[in-house]
Amino acid sequence: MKEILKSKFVKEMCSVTANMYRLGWDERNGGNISYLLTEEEVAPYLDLDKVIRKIPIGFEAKELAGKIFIVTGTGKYFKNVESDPETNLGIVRIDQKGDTAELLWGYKDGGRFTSEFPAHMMSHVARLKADPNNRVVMHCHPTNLLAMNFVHELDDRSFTRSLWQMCTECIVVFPDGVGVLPWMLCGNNEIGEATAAKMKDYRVVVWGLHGVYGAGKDMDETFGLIETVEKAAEIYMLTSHLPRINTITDDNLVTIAEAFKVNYRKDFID
Ligand code: 2HA
Ligand code: ZN
Repeated sequence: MKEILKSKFVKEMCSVTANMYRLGWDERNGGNISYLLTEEEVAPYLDLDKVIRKIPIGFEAKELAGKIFIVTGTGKYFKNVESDPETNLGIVRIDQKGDTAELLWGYKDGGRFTSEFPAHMMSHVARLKADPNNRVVMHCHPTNLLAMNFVHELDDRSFTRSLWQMCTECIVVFPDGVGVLPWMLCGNNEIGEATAAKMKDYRVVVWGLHGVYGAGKDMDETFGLIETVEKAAEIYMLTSHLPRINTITDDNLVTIAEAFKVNYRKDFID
């Protein structure tokens, strides 16, 4: 067996959590990531017949039966993942019934996956239907995006428009826009279902007054998506209290979207 700490997927989890921590997006135990792995990727590092223990999921994720994920642990700090991946991360396989996770590696201190596992798994189901190449779901608390939640109406169309207007390339990075949920209690199936419903149309879902979910085909794409949304929110927070003299117009938005041939939300343009 090859040494799992040297695998691409463990190294990616370490570097992305460290980056997110240093950007201030994941204070304390804030944030969580799940990353869909293929059997071929994992097999050189783990005996797939060896289940360490079984962890109930609390809902049925039949569509994900047999699928393997590397997931951040509940109560664990992004700050600490890089120095101790085996305690702060776990690799789980969803069993055939879809209601139990088989632990294949990690959560060394007896821990378990993030409390937001329902939102993650339900989002994977929704995104895989929209894009079979989707592999990553990422949740965090980016500072400016969260600040913007307190001063901007929480509505898909107007929130997306404000973000698009803040950086020329936003409409190219997230032409599908962002979905916005109202404040909801986190860590349960209900917010998971609401997130997944938005994920049918959006790769970015804002959890009102809490944070954001992003989804993508790999770590870079997903991180870059949230990074771009957060950058736009930062410009918004730096300028929204000042008189606006210049603006990116709807005509400008259409011009760039067409030049880059992205399938943007036409109904979000005035
Ligand atoms: O796991 O961010 O939403 C910590 C959180 C919960
Ligand atoms: Zn959170």
